[in-house]
Amino acid sequence: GGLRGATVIDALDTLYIMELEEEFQEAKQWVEKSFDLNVNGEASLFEVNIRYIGGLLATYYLTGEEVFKSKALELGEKLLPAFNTPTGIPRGSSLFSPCSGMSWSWGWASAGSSILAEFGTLHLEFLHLSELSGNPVFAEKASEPSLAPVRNIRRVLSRVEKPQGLYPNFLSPVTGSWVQHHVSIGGLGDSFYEYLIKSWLMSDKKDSEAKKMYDDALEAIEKHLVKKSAGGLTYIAEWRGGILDHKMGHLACFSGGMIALGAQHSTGDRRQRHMELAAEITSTCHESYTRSDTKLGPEAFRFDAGSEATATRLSERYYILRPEVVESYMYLWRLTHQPKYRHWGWEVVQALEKHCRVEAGFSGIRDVYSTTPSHDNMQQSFFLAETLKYLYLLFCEDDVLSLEDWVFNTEAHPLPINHTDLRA
Ligand code: DMJ
Repeated sequence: GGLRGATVIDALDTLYIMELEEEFQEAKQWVEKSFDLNVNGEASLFEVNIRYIGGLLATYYLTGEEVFKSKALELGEKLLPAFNTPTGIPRGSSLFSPCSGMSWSWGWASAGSSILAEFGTLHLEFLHLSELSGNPVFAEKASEPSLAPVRNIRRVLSRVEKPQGLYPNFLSPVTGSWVQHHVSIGGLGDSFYEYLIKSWLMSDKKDSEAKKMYDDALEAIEKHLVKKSAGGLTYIAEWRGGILDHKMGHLACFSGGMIALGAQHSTGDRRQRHMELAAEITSTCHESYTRSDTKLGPEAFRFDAGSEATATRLSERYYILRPEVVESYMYLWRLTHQPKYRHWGWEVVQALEKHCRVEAGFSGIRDVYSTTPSHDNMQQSFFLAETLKYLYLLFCEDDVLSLEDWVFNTEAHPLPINHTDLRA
């Protein structure tokens, strides 16, 4: 996709975990010799570079090899100028130059707004950068907003008024108020919620602010967005200024796994209710796969005008090797050991082999409802980072990257839980 090294870096920890030693060494050499941080920094996507950091950090923790740590720290420092906005919140999908400290947004990023899933998906990585460098600049303790990025982001979010307890997807980096009231647990919002519960878990349950924000957000989602279709399928709708859009994006399917993970730490009725919700959402996402001709799910599916978990628009029929559904299968398997999750995962493996495998790798497909192949000629880097890793973990023993000891960042890069002290 024109981003040098995205696939190599995203694949590092997957290669390591799968014990593909030769390929891992080749990728490591590429990081040592050819990953040019200056080239990347000059015209970098903030969103992409933060993802590079997750892959490098995870590989450092898995292997103990210093090169991955030093590249992650170097990249982290290069990102800091992006926080020089009036609120300290980086602009949406910003391109920025570390030399001039200038940042600006892509046109599609809602005219200079910041995106919830972007500025809300930094916490895990920035905490590790601070721990590893001994420098609080990435995380907290510093007084200036631009010197305490993730602490400051929490502060802005806790002060801003939330419509019915929900978090809209676009925020002004200038005023710190919402730009438009579109709420979604899928694209643009998704990993913000994921990082709340995972920040709490990664802190060994000490970050109680994150847990409370997660609990409150989930309560608002349950109350306002969770719906049941006429055919009995549970889904999470989107919300536009108070009006529900009865659509669920493939991206929103990660929420089954997230809610199940969070439920483990609740008790009584609440735990049971959340486990049921997680299982129902995962089952709905499975339906979106089984109701297609390829047995792969569309980019978005709807529950209106007679449709039930199927795409109604031509533009929403594609599948780009996304991981969210198998991600939820992996969590639900590990947390319940119900064999259906492994069966469902195996259905995906077979469908990928049949419809997405091409001579040089795997490709997205343009229409999940057609068995005449129309490949998009693109292997997204998250296919190696997430889709294949989650499938692999689904069929591993539970102690391979145990959920007791690791949290997976939003790109499935495992980061250790701070049981006592990360450095120890
Ligand atoms: C991944 O890049 C990340 O999981 C992100 O948070 C949302 N989903 C894409 C892959 O679909």
